This record gives sequence, C-alpha cells and structure tokens, in this order.
Amino acid sequence: MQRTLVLLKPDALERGLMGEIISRLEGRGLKIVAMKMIWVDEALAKRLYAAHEDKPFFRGLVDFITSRPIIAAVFEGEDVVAVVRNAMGETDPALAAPGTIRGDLAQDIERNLIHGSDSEETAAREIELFFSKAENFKHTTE
Ligand code: D4T
Repeated sequence: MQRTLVLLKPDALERGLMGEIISRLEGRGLKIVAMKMIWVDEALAKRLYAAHEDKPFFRGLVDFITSRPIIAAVFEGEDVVAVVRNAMGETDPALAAPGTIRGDLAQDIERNLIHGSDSEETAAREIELFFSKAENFKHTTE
C-alpha cells in the first residue's frame, strides 16, 4: 500500500472547494491517514518548492502557498501517487481534462487548487515535511 502527500492550496479554502476535493479523492477509494489545516510559513514553503528555486514563478508560488491556510493530508491506497496525479489533472487547468479536479474547478496554473507528490520518493520526503511520525499513523481499518 502506497502513501502520498496532498495539499489543498489557499484557493481551495477561499473558494469553498475543500470538501468537494476531499470527496473526489475519497470517492476513488483512497483512505485519509492524516489531515490538518495549517498556515504554511516561508521556510516550509521554500523547502516544499526547493526543486523550483530557480524558476521565474518560484516567488509567486511561495507567496501564494503562504497567503492563507491550507489542508495537508496523507492519502493511502494502491498506486495512490498515480491515482491522485490523474485525479488532479495537468498542472495548467487550461490543459487539464474535464473530469479532473483542475480540469473542472481550477482557475490558472498558479491557483490550481491541489498539490500531490509526483513519486513515491517525493511522497516520503514531503510527508516528513508536514507530519510527525505520530501524526502519520497507521489507518484504523488495516
Ligand atoms: P504541484 O507541485 O503543485 O503538485 O503541481 P505539479 O506537480 O502539477 O506541477 P509542477 O511541480 O510542475 O509545479 C509546481 C507548482 O508551480 C506552479 N507553477 C508551475 C506556476 O505557478 N507556474 C508555472 O509556469 C508552472 C510550470 C504550479 C504548481
């Protein structure tokens, strides 16, 4: 069983879409093993987006993710990294397929509602950034 980190970005809170996005992921049969609402600070944002440090959109990305609270969650399921990435759709909502979260709901490439880890290795690193060992617990139905 695989785990992945999901972030519901500030636009999800602002637009009242957190419940809908969580429902869509739960509807795919994915289990929530950890979840909290937090206000990401500058240091955490920079660690999360370290891979994009040299990109022109880095500053905007950090400013956006620190602009309002977010929900951080760990989802578990078979091939959950790929399942979440497919459910999210392409990074740019203009290119995201209908039926995906971004294709149906997101506004632009920065305000694209949701983050999901892009590999199992990234997921392990990102889960550690947001959750302690005690918070990232074993799912109760196991
Ligand atoms: P995340 O990381 O949020 O799950 O999104 P993706 O995995 O789909 O996309 P990414 O890593 O390529 O980009 C990270 C983050 O940067 C924003 N972004 C991206 C942006 O504001 N402008 C851009 O031109 C690109 C490529 C959106 C997601």
